[in-house]
Amino acid sequence: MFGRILIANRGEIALRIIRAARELGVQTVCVYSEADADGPWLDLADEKVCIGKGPSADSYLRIDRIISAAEMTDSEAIHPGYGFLSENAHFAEVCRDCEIEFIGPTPEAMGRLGDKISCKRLAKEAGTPVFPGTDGEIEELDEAIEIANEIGFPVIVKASAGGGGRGMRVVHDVAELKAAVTSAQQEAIASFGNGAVYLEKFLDKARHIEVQVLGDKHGNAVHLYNRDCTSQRRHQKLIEEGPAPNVDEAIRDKVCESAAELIRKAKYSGAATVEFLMNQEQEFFMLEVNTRVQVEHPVTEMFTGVDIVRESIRVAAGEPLAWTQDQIKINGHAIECRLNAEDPDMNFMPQPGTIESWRPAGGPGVRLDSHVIEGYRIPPNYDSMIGKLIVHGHDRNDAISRMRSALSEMKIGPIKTTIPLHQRLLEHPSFISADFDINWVERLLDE
Ligand code: MV4
Repeated sequence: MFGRILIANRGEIALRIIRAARELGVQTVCVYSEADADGPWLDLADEKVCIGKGPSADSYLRIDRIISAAEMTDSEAIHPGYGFLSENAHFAEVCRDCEIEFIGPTPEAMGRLGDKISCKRLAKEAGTPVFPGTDGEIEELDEAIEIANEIGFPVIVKASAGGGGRGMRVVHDVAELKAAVTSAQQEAIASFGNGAVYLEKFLDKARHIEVQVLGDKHGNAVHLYNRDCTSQRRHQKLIEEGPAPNVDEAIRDKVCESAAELIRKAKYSGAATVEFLMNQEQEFFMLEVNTRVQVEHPVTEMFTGVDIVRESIRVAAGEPLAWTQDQIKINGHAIECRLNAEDPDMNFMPQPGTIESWRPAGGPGVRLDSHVIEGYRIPPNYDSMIGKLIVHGHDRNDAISRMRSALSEMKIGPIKTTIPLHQRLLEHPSFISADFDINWVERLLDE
């Protein structure tokens, strides 16, 4: 095991990584920006190194400064968390060149899954269901027209290097196709330096379901079942839960096993998430793979008992996965609400400022992953998530009751948060019956 690791992140995920490292007897070094100088998580690290000014481009995205900090402090590995440099293959490569272990996949494995065309090819080989569409990059418009007519409109044009909704165009008929392909290619070059685009069937009214997977450096891979992340607004998830409700067990297990096979084929080590859309007939279609630990990983930790962050550190140190597939069992149901310092009544405007009062929820089956303490000042530079409230129950109804109760215990002031919105969503018949789709929150907010 490593003696010391550096954490190239901030906030709740930095704290989560500190906790996992401590349990493993691993020392931690946190890099931080000037805007985070009073960050409460820094008190729990063994060392801290300031790497620049508040803007991420001057600190958390500065590869040179992060590597220098790791070398200065004799850190053997770097955990990137999520966001920032976590999916940057160049960063993983620089770490390797400097003989610092990147806690995550190799740059090659990251490339195989991060490039959507390459990922879709591997998925087909692994038996992971994908949308019908072009077999790789669109090179000739005539070929794209032929495929689109074959699979039927609407179709969607996507950038191979894109993700999280950037560089996508929905196309309703053949007349729109040429302009959509051209503009998607231009946007992809401008945004990602890679103009490759592909086309696939567009699915409306879908649920967003993802499979948590873990791989090690010895060719082992397991899945940790799935999560439902359908309740989101503008690609920002609000509520996640697992296992995904209203999915037949046989279908669920087949999709989850195919996701494990996909990362085995990619020779992937570390935590990853395979994202899918599911239609009303419970057919699954892969969207993309996130090659990092995700914000919502605690949902899976609560209903499987597997410490995903601990495993990510263990496998990076070369240890085999501590879990075989048959040891991983579903126990009850978990739900996570993201607590964002935003005003839902003001178009979700971020609310930086000081948290004067902070009363955390607690009790059986309640977990609060947050870096916030009373008097904490939320800097304006980063995203507005101030914590995650996660509950575990015997079943979904039990978890919903527990979440309602836990949300009502939370007292945060004077900053506005997404808590009242969560309370509204958790009372809604569409949520209670899990009869929802990826647009349901936006439809509700429009009413
Ligand atoms: C789609 C789709 C419908 N059909 N692909 C959005 C982000 C990126 N991960 C992929 N996305 C989508 N791809 C096909 N073939 C609809 C979306 C989509 C979406 C997906 C998941 C969660 C929320 C979403 C919101 C809008 C669109």
